[in-house]
Amino acid sequence: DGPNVEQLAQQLPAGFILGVATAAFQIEGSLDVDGRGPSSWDAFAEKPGAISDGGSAAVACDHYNRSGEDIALMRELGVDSYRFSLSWPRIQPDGKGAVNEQGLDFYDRLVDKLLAAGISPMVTLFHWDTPLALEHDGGWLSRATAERFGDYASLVAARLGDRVAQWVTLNEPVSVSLQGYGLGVHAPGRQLLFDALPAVHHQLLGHGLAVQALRAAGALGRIGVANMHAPVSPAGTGYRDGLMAATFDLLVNRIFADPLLTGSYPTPPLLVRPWFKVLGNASDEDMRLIHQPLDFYGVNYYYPVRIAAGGGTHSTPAGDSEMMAKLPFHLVPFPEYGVTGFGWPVAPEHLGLMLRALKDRYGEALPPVVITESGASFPEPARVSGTLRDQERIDYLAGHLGHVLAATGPAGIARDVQLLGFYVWTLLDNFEWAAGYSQRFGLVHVDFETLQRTPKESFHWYRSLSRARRNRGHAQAG
Ligand code: GBH
Repeated sequence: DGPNVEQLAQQLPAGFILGVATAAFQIEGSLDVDGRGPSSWDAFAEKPGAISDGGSAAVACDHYNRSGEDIALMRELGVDSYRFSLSWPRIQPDGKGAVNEQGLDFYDRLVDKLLAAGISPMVTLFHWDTPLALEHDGGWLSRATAERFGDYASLVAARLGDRVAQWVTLNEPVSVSLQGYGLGVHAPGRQLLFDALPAVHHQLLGHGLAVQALRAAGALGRIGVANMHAPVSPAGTGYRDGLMAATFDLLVNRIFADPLLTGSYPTPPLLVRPWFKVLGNASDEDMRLIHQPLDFYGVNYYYPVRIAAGGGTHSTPAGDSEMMAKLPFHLVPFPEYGVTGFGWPVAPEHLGLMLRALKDRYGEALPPVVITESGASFPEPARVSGTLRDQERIDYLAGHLGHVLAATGPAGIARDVQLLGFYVWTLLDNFEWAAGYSQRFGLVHVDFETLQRTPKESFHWYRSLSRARRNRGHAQAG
C-alpha cells in the first residue's frame, strides 16, 4: 500500500501542482456541432471492429455541453490545474485556413471559467485527433501537416496566449506513429511498421514549429511536450533480447526524447540501423527546429515493459494485433506485479527509476519535469452504501505519487530532477480510444446512458490530499 494522505501532503514541495488531465476526443462529444470538422479518429472509430466494444465518441461524456458541471467537480476536487486538449478540427475544420470562431470560442470560455474557478489551465494542442482533411493528404506522413500545425498553434496563441499558464504541444507522439501508422490499432489505422517513422519526424517538426509560434505570439505560459516513457528491460540475458530491448527503447522513448532534448536522433545498434534510416537522414536544420528550449518536460507514465526477441501474438499493453506478430520483438508479462483492468503491470517504483534514468541520460538537458499523466483503469466499482469503491485506484495513485515524491525528494534517487507537478489521468470515465467505454480510468464515474457523474472514492481521496496540503500551507503561512 502507498503512503497515507497526511504523509503525501507533507512530501509535496512548495508550489507543487496537483492536477487532472483529459483529452478532447475522449470527453467532448458534439462532433458535428458548431462547425467542427471531422478528425482522423471520427473516421477510424466508424470502421467495423476498430473499437473493441463498438463504442462511439459521438456523445462521450457530453463535456461540450457540460463543461460547467465538470469544472464544478474540479473545484470540489481542489486541484490547482486542469490539463485538457483542444480539438484542432473544432478550431480549423479542414486543418488549415480561417478559424472556426465558434470552436475557438468554446475553449476561450472554458479557459475563462477555469480561471474564475481558481484552476490553472494546461492546454495540449494535439492529443491525436488530426483534422481528417489533412489525414487524407497523408496526415503526419506528410511534412505539410507539421507546417499546418505551426499555423494552428499561432491561431490558438493569438486568442488564448494571455491566459494559459502551461502549454503542451504534442501528447505521446509514439501512440500516433506506432499505434496509428505502424500497427493500425489507432487512427488512422495504417499498418506501415517501420515505414511509419516519417510520422515521428513530422510530429517533432510540428512541435518545433508550434513552440516557435507560441513564443512569437507572446504566449505567456510555460511551454513543454508530453511523452510517454516506458522503462524497458530485456526478458533474458541473451544478446537478441538485449538488442530488441534497445530497439524498443529507441522506438518508444528515445527517438522522441533525444531530438527534443539534445537535437539529434539516437544512433541505433548497427544490426537494426537500417530500420531507422529515414530518421538518420534528417537535415541539421530540421534538428535545430525540433530542439527548442523547453520550460518543462512532460512525462506520461503507465508501465514498464520487458522485451524478448521474436514477434508476439499474445495480448500486450499496446493491444492485440496480428501486426504485433510482424514486429521483431514482443512484450513479456511481469509475474511479480499486479495488473490494471487493461492488464498493464502496476509498478510504481519504476516511475522513480525512470526519472533517474532520464537524468542520467540527459543531464543538464533535462528541463524540470511534470508528470502529465498517471492513472489506471479498473472494472466498474462496487456500490457500497452509496459510495463507489475503487480502492485499487487509490492504492495505484498513492503508490505512484508517493514513489515519485520520494524519488525526487531531498534523499531520493532522483533528487537532482526538479518535479513541478502531477496530473491524474483522468477526471472522468471516458472514451478510451480503441477500447471504447470498456476501460474506466476516471476519478469520477460516468453512467454513459444518463451521463450522470458520480465521484468515486478515489475522487474523495484526491480531494483530501489537496485539502491536507492546503491546510498545511495555511498553517505554514500563519
Ligand atoms: C495515454 O496513453 C493517453 O494519453 C490517454 O489518452 C489514454 O486515455 C491513457 O493513456 C490510457 O490509455 O505499449 O509500449 O508499445 C497511454 C497508453 C501508451 C498505450 C503508449 C500504448 C504504446 C507504446 N499508451 N502505448 S507500447
